[in-house]
Amino acid sequence: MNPRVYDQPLPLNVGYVAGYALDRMPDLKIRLFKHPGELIDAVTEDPPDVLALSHYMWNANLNLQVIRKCKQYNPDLLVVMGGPNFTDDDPEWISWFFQNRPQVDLYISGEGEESFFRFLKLLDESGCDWEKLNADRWPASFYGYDHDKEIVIHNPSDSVERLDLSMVPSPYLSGLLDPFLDQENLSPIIETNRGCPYACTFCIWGQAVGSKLRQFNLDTVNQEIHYIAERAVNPTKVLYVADANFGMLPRDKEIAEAMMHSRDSKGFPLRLAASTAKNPTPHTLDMAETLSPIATMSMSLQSMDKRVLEFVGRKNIRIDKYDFIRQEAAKRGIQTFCELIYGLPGESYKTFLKGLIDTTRSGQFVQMYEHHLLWGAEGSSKEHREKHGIVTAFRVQPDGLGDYGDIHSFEYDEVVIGTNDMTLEDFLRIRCLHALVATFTVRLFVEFRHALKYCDLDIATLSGLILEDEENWPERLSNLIAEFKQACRDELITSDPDQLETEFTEKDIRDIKQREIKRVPSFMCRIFAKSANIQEIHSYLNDALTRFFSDRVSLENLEDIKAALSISLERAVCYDDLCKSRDMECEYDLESWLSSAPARPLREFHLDSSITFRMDLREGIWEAFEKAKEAGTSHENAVYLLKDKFFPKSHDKIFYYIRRDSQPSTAAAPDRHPAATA
Ligand code: B12
Ligand code: SF4
Repeated sequence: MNPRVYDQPLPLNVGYVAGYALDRMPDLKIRLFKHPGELIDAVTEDPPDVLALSHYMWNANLNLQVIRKCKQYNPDLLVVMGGPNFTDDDPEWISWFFQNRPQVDLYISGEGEESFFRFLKLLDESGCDWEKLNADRWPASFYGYDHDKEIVIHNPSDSVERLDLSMVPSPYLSGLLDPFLDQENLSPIIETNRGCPYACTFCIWGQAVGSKLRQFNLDTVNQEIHYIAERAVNPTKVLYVADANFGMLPRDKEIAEAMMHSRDSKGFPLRLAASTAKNPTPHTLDMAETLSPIATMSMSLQSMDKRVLEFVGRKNIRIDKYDFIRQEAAKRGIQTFCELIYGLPGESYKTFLKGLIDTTRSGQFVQMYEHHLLWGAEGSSKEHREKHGIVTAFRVQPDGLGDYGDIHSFEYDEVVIGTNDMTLEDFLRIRCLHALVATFTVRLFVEFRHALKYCDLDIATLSGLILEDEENWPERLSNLIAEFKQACRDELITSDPDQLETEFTEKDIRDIKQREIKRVPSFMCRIFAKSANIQEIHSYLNDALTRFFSDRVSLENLEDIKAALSISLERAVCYDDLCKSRDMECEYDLESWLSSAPARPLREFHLDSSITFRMDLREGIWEAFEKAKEAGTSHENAVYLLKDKFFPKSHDKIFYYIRRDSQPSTAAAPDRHPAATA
């Protein structure tokens, strides 16, 4: 189901860990926080004995700042970390981790509930003096470091059993998570099962909670859905599911029914964000069909190349069944989407483009990501890097910027920029491919895509051909692509991980924001900033379509594609020529044409007399753009700010006017934006 980010989920992880401990030690005083500012305020007022932090790749540096700050109020604070962002099978890495984090006393690896409880019990027995406790009594999930002797402290003999999840109290039903359900910017998240039977090298899912699939009590799950629906105040009404393979178990259909029942009776959830089973079965489809009004089914192979899938440990995920399931899903009205990762071992520019074309042609929405190496994942091990010739660079995480009072932080991604099968130039080329495909995926191009479809063409094939056509690029397109590529090159930090800054100032964050680090959105904003860009790209495409496809499609179809392209681009919002509303003359019955399935030629929908559509700018854009212009460093930057700051969750909506049903043409002059002269 669609995992695109809506709002951050509430802290279910520490909810489970704390709830389990409180169930066994009811006198404990534990407070949970999501927002670092609130945590620091609370520590200032009443410094605790223990600070326990979740550790993921999105809060590694932030955690360091929080610890430094909290230690100012209690220098003896015992600092414990837990979560998946830890490579527990590499002693060299563990030494490096602790040497760079002298403030961390203990790391608890794996499933946290029982281990954290064991930690609290040991602490209690030591009279709250951790130093006094003999490490021989530590369970195997504990990792520490003796900074004087420079050795890792670990006792592998006493492993913590995987939990029987029916014994884990629900942090929802106990009321522990109520303060977070009360917050409008947090979304609820539930876990119905734990573990993943696969072992993909780029993922650590199995590492944290184990590969064996275990289930939470079904009644508890159903009660949680009911409980959350009654209380969650977030107006988006999104529900996250943390399972690795939702829909894998037959009972998931029942859970889906409970969700839909809750939606019908209580208006929650209106959207579901979950990862669907990797090897879908008939009951996965049943579940997805039940949820189809509120969710999209993920069919994410991550690569369409068999050799790549083998290299990344996915050979047990059935690529041959993929097409059948997708077609079955389409028949049953289930929308599907697919994620592809570039930079996986074995993937070249050519194989990636082929996979992208195959998935695009199958009608799925495709989401592309770079390959990030994650701490804890097999893919970041020395052996894996060497075997596949993996070359990486760091870059600032586009979504990892944080300003919390006097804490300013950002995080780094370790991005794969080269492998035995992909050079740096290939990587940059794929980045350009990504930017072009993302641009043609904007809803604005719905007519263009519809026409390509019945001509047996697609936007991935087109984007690939555009990239090969450099000698014919017009100046503006050439500059846009060259700037994008340069920005993708410039953002790569190739220094040693130890040299990376981990302390930041407010100015650092300001500077980074000005660098437009969300590269693909920045590329798109730059296109739509100027009407001359759109005009030039339009005329280039008219010419290029003939060169690329005249031997593949009939002349009539080629004309249809070009007419559809013109219709699409009529709706483009150009920020130097902004109108609140304007008219569009059209010679086709667009609604009937767009709903023709299988798609039929546009020319069959030609009308005797043209009709006039009204096109309206989306509510709030005009006013927000005024503000963005004041804050922006340039006209292009203002469009980027509009997207990033004012409409971050609106995906592509700032790029096209809403086309209203046919209206009589209005004689009044369009209300133009002052930026029209920019
Ligand atoms: C929900 C989810 C999301 C959500 C919400 C993320 C968020 N900020 O909360 C969304 C969809 C937004 C998301 C996005 C991303 N995610 Co995500 N996501 C998950 C997912 C599916 C579930 C997390 C969850 O809540 N699980 C339920 C809880 C109960 O389990 P848990 O987190 O493992 O916690 C247990 C233990 O780890 C431990 N524990 C956790 N904290 C603590 C603290 C203490 C003190 C202790 C003792 C123990 C402990 O105990 C817990 C209970 O047993 C996990 C996969 C998974 N199932 O773990 C990936 C996962 C966490 N995501 C991951 C990644 C990489 C991402 C992205 C970077 C992907 C991308 N390229 O865009 C983005 C970045 C998001 C961001 N900047 O915030 C990685 C993290 C890798 C890492 N080294 O940190 C994971 C593990 C998946 C993977 N690929 O391996 N994600
Ligand atoms: S199937 Fe998904 S959750 Fe499981 S290991 Fe692979 S990527 Fe991770």
